[in-house]
Amino acid sequence: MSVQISLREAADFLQSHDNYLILSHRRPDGDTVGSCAALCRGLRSIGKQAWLYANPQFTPRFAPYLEGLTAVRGSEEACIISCDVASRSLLPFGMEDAAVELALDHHGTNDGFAAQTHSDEGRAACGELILELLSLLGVQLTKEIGEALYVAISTDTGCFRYTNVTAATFRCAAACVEAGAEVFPINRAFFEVKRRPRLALEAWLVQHMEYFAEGRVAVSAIPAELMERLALTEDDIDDISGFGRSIDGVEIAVMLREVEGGKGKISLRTGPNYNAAAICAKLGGGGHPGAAGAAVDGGIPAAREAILHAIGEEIKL
Ligand SMILES: [Mn+2]
Repeated sequence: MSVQISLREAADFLQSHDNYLILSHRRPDGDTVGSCAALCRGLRSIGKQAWLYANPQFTPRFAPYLEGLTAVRGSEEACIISCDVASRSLLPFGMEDAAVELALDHHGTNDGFAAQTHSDEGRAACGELILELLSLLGVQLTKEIGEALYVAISTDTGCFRYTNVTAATFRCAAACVEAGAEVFPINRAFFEVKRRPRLALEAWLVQHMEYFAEGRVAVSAIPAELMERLALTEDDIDDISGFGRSIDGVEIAVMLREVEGGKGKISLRTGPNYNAAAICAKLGGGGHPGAAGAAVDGGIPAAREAILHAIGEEIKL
């Protein structure tokens, strides 16, 4: 089992080691990318060697934040750390068996896959704790670090709208802006602009949405065939999991997808009356109280049945 350490101890660890390889999670989102990029730049600024593992699932929208940071080779003697990775099963492809020395995380469901872990559930985004860690390391924030952290914090909070937002979240965002981060282009790229295939997907989802429990539960699925037919990219569907929750009256939104190995991927988004992580834990998954996930064998049909059963234990369907 992993040793739980404080943020101060994590800072001491990073001060006393070198040659870091930083891992993001599978199906990388803004928080894992922004946290890794900011930590990598911060470590370099205090004279450390640091690289990001070239996660094969990095998508084009994150390219500006990764430039010059990704390692062309995996280094055998590197000290491996991870940001925002909750379990070994979420390590990026090609790093499944990595000996991770330090995990920096904010998932209550972190399974202790690393030798040492600092995981703080009170943080809305992993980026929040990276910001404090950089300050403990004496890192001077730059525009690039500020923008990477702003991506982390804004995306994990739905642009400061979710229940995980605290006063500290806004203070972190303010620190990013003070460091020179230009937030308008980031907000526009991540929260406003949609490609037309995404709009076509939303139209399809509206037509095919299933409702249960008098409209309090909404279930959607995105078959692989639809991804192809509408020419959707991963970036187009990055934040699609919350789509059902935007409907009036919906307290539990389910999004189902087909992923690698014929698995059905379940994404759950819940309002304050339900705990998404607890529901997904029944299926071997995890996450946060408002946003969680799990994957089951048998594609979308099996995933649909499994999640409806798990939800049915909380609310009469
Ligand atoms: Mn996160």
